[in-house]
Amino acid sequence: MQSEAALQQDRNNPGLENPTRRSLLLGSAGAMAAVSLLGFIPLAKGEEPKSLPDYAAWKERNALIVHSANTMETKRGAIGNGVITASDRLFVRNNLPAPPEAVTENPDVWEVNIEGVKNPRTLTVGELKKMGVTTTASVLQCSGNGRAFFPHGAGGTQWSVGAAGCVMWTGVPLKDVVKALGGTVAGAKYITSTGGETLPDGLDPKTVVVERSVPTRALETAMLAWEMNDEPLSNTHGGPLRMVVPGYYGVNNVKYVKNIAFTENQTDAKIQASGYRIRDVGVKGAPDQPSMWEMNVKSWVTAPLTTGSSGRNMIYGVAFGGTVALEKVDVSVDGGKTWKQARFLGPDLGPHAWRPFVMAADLQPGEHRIVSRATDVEGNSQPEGRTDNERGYGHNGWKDHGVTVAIS
Ligand SMILES: Nc1nc2c(c(=O)[nH]1)N[C@H]1C(S)=C(S)[C@@H](COP(=O)(O)O)O[C@H]1N2
Ligand SMILES: [Mo]
Repeated sequence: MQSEAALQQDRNNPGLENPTRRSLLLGSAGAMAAVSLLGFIPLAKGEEPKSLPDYAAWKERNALIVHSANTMETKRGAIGNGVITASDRLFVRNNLPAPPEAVTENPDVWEVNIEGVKNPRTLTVGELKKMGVTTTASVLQCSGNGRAFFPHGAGGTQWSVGAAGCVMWTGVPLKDVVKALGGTVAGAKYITSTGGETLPDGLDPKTVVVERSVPTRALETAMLAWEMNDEPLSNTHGGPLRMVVPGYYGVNNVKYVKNIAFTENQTDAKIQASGYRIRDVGVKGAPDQPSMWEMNVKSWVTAPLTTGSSGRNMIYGVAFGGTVALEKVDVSVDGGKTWKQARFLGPDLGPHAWRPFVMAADLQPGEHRIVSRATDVEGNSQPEGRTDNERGYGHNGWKDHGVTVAIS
């Protein structure tokens, strides 16, 4: 186990690869067997993955912490202060090996079945492109972003702050598709989306399929996207077609979507029934626990991270409100004793986008704990602490997300 000081240092360090926690995770025989069954090559204990996997080889290696072949996070220092995250810096999280790259060569022939509507149909991406189109910015964030800060050692990828980015999506509003197919059937309460990966042989499909249900209130903003950041949607991020549910945690944004059903019940796939459920430490996942749907209000500092010189410093960060627009961000350079409101930087891309922020601060030599606290227009603010939970989901406490900067 690393000392608390060493961990803290790692968390502040943009180059952190946190070998201790990761090798603990991959070191268990059960985890290694599961990983290899799914087609990923497990790393030996203590081994550092250095190169990007083939399906993400186009990414900017230096901007990413490569946790494994299926989990890559943006370094805190590479997040920058832009309103949109560059595609080659955006984090990647795949539960299964991605479909072959060839599926994005001719995206218009990809098919998606729509069920639970008056006139169920199979539609190609080419047909969807004629049904309607919209462009929306939304934050894509893994439910476990911030997991590394939980002291109980929550299982799963030890994401710090970089399992998140703000992305511009273009596609058809799901509402338009539903309307064209005669509306949803009576009693539909959920939108259930299925990922198009080929499932590994020899495993019960329900235990591995990426199939997620979200409440039908999400129909107001959900879309089927074929473009990300003004380019055809890459295979890495779910091309040819992806379900995008603005303001909802990453897992609900199903990549390579091949089936969408309006259903009375949530799917019984493991990723829905017991996965992505908030419960106390030590408790197993179950369908009656809260599911990771709407994201909570959150922010973190992106610069400076470790050192600075005395005098005027520009403190940068990013903030978002999930499904609710942001009101303000306050920044403290004394660990939360005193706060000052930061200024939003750049254009407002709507309620689901993040807002970069900046605040000038006069810093004296010595150590400074810099923290940020966002508040949405409904008055929800980030709490100081975290809500401990078994899998380390939904952490938005401002204290853990701060940085300690040495000013000389
Ligand atoms: N089909 C499919 N969709 C998926 C996943 C997946 O493994 N397969 N992973 C989910 C999870 S857990 C997250 S956090 C996001 C990550 O999106 P990204 O890889 O484009 O960054 O995709 C979600 N959608
Ligand atoms: Mo995720």
